[in-house]
Amino acid sequence: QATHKAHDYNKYHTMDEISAWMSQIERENPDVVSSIIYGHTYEKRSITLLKIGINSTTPKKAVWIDCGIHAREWIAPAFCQYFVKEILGSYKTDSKMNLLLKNLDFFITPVLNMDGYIYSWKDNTTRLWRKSRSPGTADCECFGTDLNRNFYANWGMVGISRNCCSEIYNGKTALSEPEAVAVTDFLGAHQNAIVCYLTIHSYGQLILVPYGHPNISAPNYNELMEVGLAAAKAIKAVHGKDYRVGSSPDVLYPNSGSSRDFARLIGIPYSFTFELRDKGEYSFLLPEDQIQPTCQEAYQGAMSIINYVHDK
Ligand code: ING
Ligand code: ZN
Repeated sequence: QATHKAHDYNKYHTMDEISAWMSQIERENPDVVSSIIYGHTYEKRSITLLKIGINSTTPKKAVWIDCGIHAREWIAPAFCQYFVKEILGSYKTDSKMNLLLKNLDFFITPVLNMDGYIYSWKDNTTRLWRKSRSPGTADCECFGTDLNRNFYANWGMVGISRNCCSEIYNGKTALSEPEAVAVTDFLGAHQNAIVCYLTIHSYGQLILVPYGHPNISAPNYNELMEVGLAAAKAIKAVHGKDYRVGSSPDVLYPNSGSSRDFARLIGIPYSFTFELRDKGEYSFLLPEDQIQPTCQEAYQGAMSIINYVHDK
């Protein structure tokens, strides 16, 4: 008697559709899913994550995944939706997944930059919007801060711009953006539980490890590289796609103020940025027929990391 259409994971969805999907997921899986509002965007939307795990009386470790920190990277929210579908569809029958959900909580934010995401859906002229939607000042009137330059992690040092019209504007101050504050506060409040931080972007087919600043390196850099390379191998096994692994200065260019670096700096040992398909052919306008293969391979990459963290 279902009157609603099933959610189509092979299409890009509007923010309204994703919000409705989140409510439906929560409704249909009350034992293992709950939603948590952990902040508000500049335009006062509720930033919501799905907490997924099997209830336990003992404290659990946790894995964080955020998607859609950059508005135009539509494949990222699509990945978060796919990831939720896969784990909920398998944990009852797949014993390994069942164990994962017994021992770990997943905190999954399908769209972090909700304001920007909605703006990128407005019309053809706004489709390639990247930043948040907070206004500039009398001195500099452009809208938007690059949320992935706004975190308290060597803020303002390299790979940023102080010009508010730039795509990589780092904001008036560190944490000037409520979206970055929301993540910072949630990670801080769950610092001891969260052992793995994954932030999903596009494009480039990369797995990035901390740090974005060329002069510092993570104490477990070698291990992060090994875990990242194993994930890239898992990805390649699905559809043959090559993902490069390294710190951002090593694979492309340095940056500072990223959420990945912040997560590692506060002691979350396994912190990675995924840059999904493609390598520039369609770039941010990845066709919908690539959603499924992209998510399938990235899922295996993420699971490779999550299994490593779990088993350790
Ligand atoms: N890339 C990320 C960005 O914030 C990054 C991560 C940084 C990649 C530096 C490479 C070098 O710019 C995207 N696509 O958002
Ligand atoms: Zn991005």
